[in-house]
Amino acid sequence: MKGINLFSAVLLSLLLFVGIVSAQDKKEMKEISVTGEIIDTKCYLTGMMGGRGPEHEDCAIACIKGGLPPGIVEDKTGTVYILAPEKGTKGGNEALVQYAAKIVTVKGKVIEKGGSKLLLYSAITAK
Ligand SMILES: [Cu+2]
Repeated sequence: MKGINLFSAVLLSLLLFVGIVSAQDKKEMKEISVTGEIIDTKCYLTGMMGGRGPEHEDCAIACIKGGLPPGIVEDKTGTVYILAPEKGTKGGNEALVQYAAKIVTVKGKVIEKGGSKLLLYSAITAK
């Protein structure tokens, strides 16, 4: 009887653990919508050439074309999301160049790890 109880306890813990892990997975892939400026993360974080805004547009275009990691700075919060196309979404830096230094709304799934935020976008709308 004691053996069965121990087995049940282990099984229950395991099920609980699996439940928690899958719940976290779902939380990490939350669908969100972010409105803000498309930046190149290098210039934004280093403040190079002003780092953002209309006066940085030419630089942002060159940087994103050149392959530097693009991102979006959320208007409301100042939060920076690194941008990457969701599987099945046409994109990459080439698709983002036209939005460099522009205010847009990006829809996609956010993944957070160790303080970094990645937004896997499926749609971008210019404001
Ligand atoms: Cu730049």
